[in-house]
Amino acid sequence: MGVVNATPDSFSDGGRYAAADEAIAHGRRLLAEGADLLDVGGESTRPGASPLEPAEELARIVPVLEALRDCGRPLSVDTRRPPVMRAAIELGVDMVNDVAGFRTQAAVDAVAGSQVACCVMHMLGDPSTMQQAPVYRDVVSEVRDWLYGRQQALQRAGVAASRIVLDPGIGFGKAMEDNLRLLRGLPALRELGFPVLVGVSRKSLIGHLTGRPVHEREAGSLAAMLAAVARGARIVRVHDVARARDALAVWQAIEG
Ligand code: HH2
Repeated sequence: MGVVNATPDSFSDGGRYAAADEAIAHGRRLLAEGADLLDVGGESTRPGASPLEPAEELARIVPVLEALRDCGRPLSVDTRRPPVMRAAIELGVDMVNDVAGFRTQAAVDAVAGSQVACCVMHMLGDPSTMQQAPVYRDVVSEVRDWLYGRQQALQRAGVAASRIVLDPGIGFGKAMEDNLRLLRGLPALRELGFPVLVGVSRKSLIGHLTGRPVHEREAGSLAAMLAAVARGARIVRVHDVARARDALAVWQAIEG
C-alpha cells in the first residue's frame, strides 16, 4: 500500500504533495513502482496534529481521488470523518482506512450500506493526545480485544467479515516498547482470522532505534516491514514503494 499524503503537515513528507497535482503525480509514481493499492489521506494524524474540518479535508482529497480512481488498482481513503467516508465512497474508493477504528456509530453507518473494505486501526485516544504517556497492562491483548470489538460492531451493522482488515496502529498512542510488543505479537492478531495491515514506514519507532531523522529511516523501515510480513502482515503501508518491492522480492524468494 503506497501512501499519498495530500497534506501540508504529514510527519514524513509534509507539504511535498500538498497541491493536488503533486499528490496525483506522486500516486502515479507509486503505482509505476509497483504499489498494489494507494492510500490517499488529507489529514495528518501525526502526534499533536490539530483536527481538520471535513470540508477542508475533502477539498484536499477529492481531486486526487477523481484523478486516480481509474488507475486500475484499488484506492483507499485514509480518514476518520464519516462525511468524508461517504463522499469518498460516492467517488468510488475501494477501502476506507479509519485510524480511529470506526469507533463511532456514525463511522460504522457511513460504510455499512456500501461494499467497500474497511481497515480498522487501533489508536489510543486521538492524535492530539495519544502520545501523552500511554499505558497498557498487556498491549497485545488489549489492542486485539479492542479490534475484535470494533469488527463485531461493523459486522452487526451488516459489513461482511470478508470486507474487514485489522491494524494494530503502530505509533498511535503507544510507547516504543508497546510498538515492539505489537510487532512481535502480530501472530496473536492474525488468530482473529482477518488480514492484518501494518504501517511502520519512517515512524518514530524507527527513529528511536536508529537515531535517524525522518528522511533517513528507509533502511530501518524496510527491516520492520519484513519483520511484520514474517509475522503475518498481509498489507504493508509504505512511503517508498520501489524499495519495499525490492525488499519483499528478495525476502519472498528466500522464504519460497
Ligand atoms: N499510519 C499513518 C497514517 N495512516 N493508517 C493505517 N491503517 N495504519 C497506519 O499505521 C497509519 C495509517 C501515519 O503515517 P503518514 O500518513 O505518513 O503520516 P501523517 O499521519 O502525518 O499523514
